[in-house]
Amino acid sequence: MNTDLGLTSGLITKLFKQPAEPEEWLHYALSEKQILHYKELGYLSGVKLLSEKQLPPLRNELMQMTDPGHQGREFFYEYHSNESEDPDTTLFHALGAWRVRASFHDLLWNPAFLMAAYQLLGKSFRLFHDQLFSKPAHHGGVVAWHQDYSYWTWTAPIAHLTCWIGLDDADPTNGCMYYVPGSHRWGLLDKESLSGDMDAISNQLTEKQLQDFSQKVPVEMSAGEGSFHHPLLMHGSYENNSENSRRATIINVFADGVISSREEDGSNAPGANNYPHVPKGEMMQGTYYPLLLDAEQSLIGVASQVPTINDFQ
Ligand SMILES: O=C(O)CCC(=O)C(=O)O
Repeated sequence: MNTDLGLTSGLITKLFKQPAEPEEWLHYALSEKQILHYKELGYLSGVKLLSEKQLPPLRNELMQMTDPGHQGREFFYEYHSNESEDPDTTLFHALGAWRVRASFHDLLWNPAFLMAAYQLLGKSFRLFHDQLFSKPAHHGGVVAWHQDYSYWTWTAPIAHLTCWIGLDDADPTNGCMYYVPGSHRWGLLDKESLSGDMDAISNQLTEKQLQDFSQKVPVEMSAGEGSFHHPLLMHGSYENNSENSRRATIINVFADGVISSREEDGSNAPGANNYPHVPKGEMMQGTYYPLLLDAEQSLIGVASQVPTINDFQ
C-alpha cells in the first residue's frame, strides 16, 4: 500500500528548518524594491530559495518520479511522461509531487518561499498544487506562451501566485522561461495547447501586445533560485537543445478565501479528473488545499515590519 503524503500535515524530512520565533521570518523577507518590481512588471526573479544541501534530495526524487512505474504515481493530479506535441522532443510534466515524495512535500513549507509568497500576495495563502517541468538535454520540448490563470478559471477570484524553482542552472541555451514584462495587465486570454505551437496565443493578441513580445526577458537563474509570477503574466519557454537538462519545480498558491467555480458540466474543469474536488461556490480548503502560511499566527508581533504588496496599492 503506497502512502499519500498529502495526508501528512507535519514535516517529514529535516530539509527545511522552521523559524522557532516570529523574528526569524524576517531573515527571509523580500525588500520593498523587490515587491515593487513584482507589482510593476508582474514578476520577480533571482530569489535564493534552496541551498546546495537541499538540491540533491529533490533531484533524486524527481528522477524516481520520472519513471512511470514509481511507487505513488496514483497520487498525481496529472502525469505526462511526455506532454510535448512534437514527437522529436520530450517535456515531462506532472502535478502533485507533494503527495508522492517527502522532499517535495516539505518544500511547500520552505520558509524562504513562504515569506516571499506572503509578501507578494499580501495575505495568508493555501496550496493550489505543485508542478514538475523537466526538459532533458538535447531534445527538451517547449512550453507555449500562456497565462497560468487561463488554466485555473475553476477557482476565483484571481488571487493566485506562481513560484518557479530551478533544479538546474537555466538560461536560453537549455530552455529557460521567458516573461513579457507588464503583460499581467493585459486581461485574461483563452488557453491554447500548453506544449504545441509556441506562438499559438498570438492570434488572440493586439498589435501592441505583439510588439511587447520584443521586450521579453529570459529568466536566467542558478539552480536553487526561484522566480515568482502573476497569474496573468505571459510566459513560456523554448526547446532545450543543449547538453544540459533543465529541471524545475513549481508551487502554485492562492490567497485564503478563493472559492471553487468549477462548473458541474465540466466546461472549465482542470486538465484531469484527479484533482481534489470542491463543489462550486465552496471555499477551496481542506486536506489537499492546506493553509501554508497563516500570517496572523506565524508573524505575530512582527507583521508590521514585513513589507507586502498591500503597502503599494
Ligand atoms: O518550466 C517551464 O518552462 C514552464 C513553467 C510554467 O509555465 C510556469 O511556471 O507557470
